[in-house]
Amino acid sequence: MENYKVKDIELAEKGRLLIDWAESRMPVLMHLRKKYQETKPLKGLTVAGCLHVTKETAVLVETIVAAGAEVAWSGCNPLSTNDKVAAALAANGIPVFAWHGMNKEEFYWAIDKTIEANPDLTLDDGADLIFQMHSKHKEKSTKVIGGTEETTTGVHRLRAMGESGKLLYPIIAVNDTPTKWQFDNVYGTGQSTLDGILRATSILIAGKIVVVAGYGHCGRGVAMRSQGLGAKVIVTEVDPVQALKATLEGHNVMTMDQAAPQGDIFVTATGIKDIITGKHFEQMKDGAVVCNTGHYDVEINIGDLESLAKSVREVRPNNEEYLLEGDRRIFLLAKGRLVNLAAAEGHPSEVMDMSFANQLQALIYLNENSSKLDNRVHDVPEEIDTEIATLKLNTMGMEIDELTPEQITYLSDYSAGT
Ligand code: 3DD
Repeated sequence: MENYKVKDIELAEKGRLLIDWAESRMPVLMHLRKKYQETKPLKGLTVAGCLHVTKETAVLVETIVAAGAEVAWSGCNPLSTNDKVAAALAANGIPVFAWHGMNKEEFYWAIDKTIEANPDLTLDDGADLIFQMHSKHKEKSTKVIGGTEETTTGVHRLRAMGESGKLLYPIIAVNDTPTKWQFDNVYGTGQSTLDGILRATSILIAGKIVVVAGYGHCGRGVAMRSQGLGAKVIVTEVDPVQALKATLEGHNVMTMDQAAPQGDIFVTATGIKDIITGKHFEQMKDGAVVCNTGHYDVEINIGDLESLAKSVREVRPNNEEYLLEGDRRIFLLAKGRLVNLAAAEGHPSEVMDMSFANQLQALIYLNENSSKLDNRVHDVPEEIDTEIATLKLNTMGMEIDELTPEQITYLSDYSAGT
């Protein structure tokens, strides 16, 4: 009986080529794989993972296996699984339950299949696995020594659970460590979101007005890369400090009500629901493109768009034309789900290299320290973050200066004035 469910196992060969490509651009993770395949720090443990099945994730999965663990894997979004990669993992004996276009029932069935593996560690992106464990399989959580969380939205949910005393095991917030968010969230999301928009539309970005909702790390990256491709960027925000930052970084700032009639392309990156609603669609120009790059599909109110539409048709892959009164057309990308993973391949391998090195080190840290950690959200230890940054620099052939003993003394000598 095969212990996997993928779209088509015959796609494995093509998937292996994609994984080889990612391996060649993830030198930190491959360095750690070489180290840990000898020492096997995760030997005897089972890791259940719920994270987008991409070529980069496959490198992480096969590194976790090389470090000695058994794994069972599901995707963390119904539209983000790369079926070729899933087939390659299955063909390599990895229990993977993921295919592109899962419905809600299949999505949670897949997560339950990974919980059936009786994990010692959980690895999450958006906290759906941890939440399923805590709500439907509490009895299985007694064996779990700890978990990790990849994304901003997931960490928010889990910090709230921790503060309310509901967490059944300690969680490491991988998202919050600098070598993850400084690069993955900013440069990864910036590039991969534009990648998704371009693959789904093939439109010119230069000269267009791109409205970015949310100027957190992700929105800032999207605004930066849109500007780099020649767009005029409008930023909408609720946080005055972030809005001020957007202004000083060269973007126009206004409300979504003011931006709706102006924008050519709209990107939501807030983690909050109902950012773009019916009243905004009613104001939009003919041909406006609307998409989301946040983890969940709650930021664009699709129900409002459907109720305003006379008809809907798919005009390109991941691109649906909604025809409104007055024959105005609005193009929704990837059904409002994260456009970078649903319409493209997610962040480039080079940034996922650091995100996933943090994931791997966090799993090993949990295995060695979980008995000392209480059931709340913990940060990645600083020394892990520093080691990953140093390894990354080394793989890029770069060296940096070191403080001399005198400089270290100077830094702590408060009496040394001008
Ligand atoms: N994410 C973005 N690109 C990804 C990729 N190529 N593989 C796996 C996951 C990928 C999303 C998450 O890593 C994380 O950045 C987030 O915060 O959601």
